[in-house]
Amino acid sequence: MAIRKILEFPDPRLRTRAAIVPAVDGRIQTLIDDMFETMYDANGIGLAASQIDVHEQVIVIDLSSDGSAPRVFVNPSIEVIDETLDGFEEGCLSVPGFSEAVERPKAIKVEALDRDGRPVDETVTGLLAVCLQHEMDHLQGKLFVDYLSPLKRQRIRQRLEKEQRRKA
Ligand code: GNR
Ligand code: NI
Repeated sequence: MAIRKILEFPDPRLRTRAAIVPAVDGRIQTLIDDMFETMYDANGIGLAASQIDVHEQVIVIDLSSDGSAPRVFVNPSIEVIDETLDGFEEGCLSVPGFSEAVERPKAIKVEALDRDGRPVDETVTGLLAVCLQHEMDHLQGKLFVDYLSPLKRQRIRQRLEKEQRRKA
């Protein structure tokens, strides 16, 4: 397994739309394992393949604090079940050091494939609904900062660009 580098805003590669996974085979299972290792190493609760510059529709999520509840969503599609908006303070491993409230529908149904290529079909609410919608956005090239005002987004961009120049 391998820890992969996480792309950071405003890297244009984060704007790539992810392609459908043709088959859940060994290549995809290795990708999934690397995504979990990368996500746990970074103390995240979710990761989309887009964030490690792999533009295929794969999401991993683990909301537990001890790595005991790994979830995989390959080729996910979501349907809004309850369009009532709930606000939640979101962070993102691709926008390190920043968090802002984002409003999203409170209940969604997700259909996807798991690590073994078996169908998953669940209705989810709460933090899992927030996280899944956040990760679905990544697969479409969208980031939580896109929901903020242009001024806030610009401030975040400038601070991260400065930090990235410092590290380079
Ligand atoms: O680790 C993460 N925490 C988080 C908190 C609130 C809403 C969404 C998230 S997802 C984020 C990891 C990440 O960037 N996934 O794409
Ligand atoms: Ni994110």
